Amino acid sequence: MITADQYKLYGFLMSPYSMKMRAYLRYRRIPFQWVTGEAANTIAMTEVEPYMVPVLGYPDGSYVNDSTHLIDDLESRYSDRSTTAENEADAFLALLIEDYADEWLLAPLFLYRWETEADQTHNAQWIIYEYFRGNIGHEQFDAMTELWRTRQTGMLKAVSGEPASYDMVKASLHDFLAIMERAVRERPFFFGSRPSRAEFAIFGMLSQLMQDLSSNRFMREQYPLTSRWVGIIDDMSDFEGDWESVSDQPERSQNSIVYELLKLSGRYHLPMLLANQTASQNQEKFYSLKIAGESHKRRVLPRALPCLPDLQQRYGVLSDSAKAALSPVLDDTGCLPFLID
Ligand SMILES: N[C@@H](CCC(=O)N[C@@H](CS)C(=O)NCC(=O)O)C(=O)O
Repeated sequence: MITADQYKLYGFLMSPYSMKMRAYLRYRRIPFQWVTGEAANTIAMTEVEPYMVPVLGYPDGSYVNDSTHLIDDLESRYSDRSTTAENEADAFLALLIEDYADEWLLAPLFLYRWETEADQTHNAQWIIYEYFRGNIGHEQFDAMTELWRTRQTGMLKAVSGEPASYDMVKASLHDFLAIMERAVRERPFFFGSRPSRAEFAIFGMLSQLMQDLSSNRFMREQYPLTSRWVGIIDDMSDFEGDWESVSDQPERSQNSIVYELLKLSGRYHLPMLLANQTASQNQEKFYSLKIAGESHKRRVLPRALPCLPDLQQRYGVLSDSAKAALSPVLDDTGCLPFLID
């Protein structure tokens, strides 16, 4: 029996990966304490490499970060309410969609978060308010807000790319949101009536768009049901459901949200990961490529370098029957060439 003083999740409300992990732990019914503010930052700075939230404190006193890695570990420790679909091919698709959300959707999120002055002020204040755990009277509140605003705004090109592709980056988010809005009208989950890890990764990113100034407005006005979906996924500790395979019937997969999301992975996410890897191998500081007809240039992201080899490895170890079920859909959606090393 695990008790709530054994796991501690160190994170922030305005960190997409922290919210992803929090919703995941709630759904899995793994009891934990949520630790935010300066205390969470101190753990991230002193207990893990690289410095990143969220960090999970384990019952044995160890600390681990990286949400994908943490979910892998918790999936292997506990079997009840697993987020790994029974069907191996579906489980792989969920991982691919998780990686798309983690690695691509951050670019538009960060852009909307830090582009305009109104967003910079509002969003930095929210982050620092949480850092001081609501103590707005803290003497360093204004100075820290300004520091954070400047720091994050200075990272805009490194996270979201050069301004020439800002329109493409934003359009990629709206393509995704339009797909979500159509899908959640029909059903909330991608692989049946229970969530996979893909829904949690998407939730993490959307939870941020709901908090930030400009994006909150377009979320509510243009994507009202997706906005409500975010609130539901946040705590699904009571939900029960069943898996329903998407990959075992070609017509079912072609008419699913999974197929639409894979097209986005094949259009934005996987080409970006490959360009990032190639530039790094050639010892270049920047990668650039054409995405959706636009030039996209960004500083090489070392943190994203393990993603493509990891996806290729996970694809490589699938059974022949899973690969046979996946290959038409992965081919059609433009993902397959990136997954074969
Ligand atoms: N792949 C990691 C990414 C985590 C991450 O990038 N966290 C950001 C906040 S959302 C962070 O801590 N950045 C450190 C910084 O801003 O210096 C995960 O899934 O947990």
